[in-house]
Amino acid sequence: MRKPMAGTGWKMNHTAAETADYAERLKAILAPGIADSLDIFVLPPFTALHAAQRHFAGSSVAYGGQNMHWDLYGAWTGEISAPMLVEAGCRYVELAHSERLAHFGETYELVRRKLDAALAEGLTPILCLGETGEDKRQGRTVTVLAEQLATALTGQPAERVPEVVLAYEPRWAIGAAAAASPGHVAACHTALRTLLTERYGEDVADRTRIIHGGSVTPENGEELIRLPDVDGLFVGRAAWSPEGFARIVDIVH
Ligand code: G2H
Repeated sequence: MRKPMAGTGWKMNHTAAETADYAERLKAILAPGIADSLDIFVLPPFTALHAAQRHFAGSSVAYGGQNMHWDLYGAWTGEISAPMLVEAGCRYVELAHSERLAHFGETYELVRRKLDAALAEGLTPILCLGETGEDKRQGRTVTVLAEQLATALTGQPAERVPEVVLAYEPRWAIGAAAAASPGHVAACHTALRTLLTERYGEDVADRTRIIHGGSVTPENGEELIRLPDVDGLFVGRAAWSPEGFARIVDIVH
């Protein structure tokens, strides 16, 4: 079935030196062979990817970028491409995080192009989906999720869809005081699974992982990971220390 995941996005936190320290402390806590039963990943800033490459090499922890450009190279000042992430040893790339949409003008149409390039270059996209607080108030949550999913996956053949990890992160629950309620999380993850089934069939829906993020902590994570369509936890603040992340890994494991 679906292999569970525990992941953390560091946002604009941790230098290369801090990444090396984080990696060594995390590796010292994690049980050997733990990656047989779950996929563990960290998403450092670009400047720390080489430190991640060096210090996570041969360990249970994979890593990835927090964003990328859709083109492979060219006159795109300040951007990073999929081949650059691959060269730095990345397995994953996060796409469509709420902060990219809110502060950097990203759209799901751009995300579609990035996702296409990521898959073509052998990266596993972590595709963020989520409604705003206003969408939720208007009762548009599932409609918004359906639109985001349809736009981002346009042009992908069904057999490629399970190579994408969906990350349901309600935008109003990111960096907030509390996570979404288990009832809301369960309803939205199940709705996403149903959307996958309608669009790509049961087999694809069964094989595609849907992880959950947005103010997840070791305290609320216990209940969230037990929900039927939640395949993993995707954590920010609560996993910016290796000890915090190890607690999340333990819960998922
Ligand atoms: C959402 C999340 C990381 P936080 O961005 O997936 O961050 O857990 O701090 O809300």
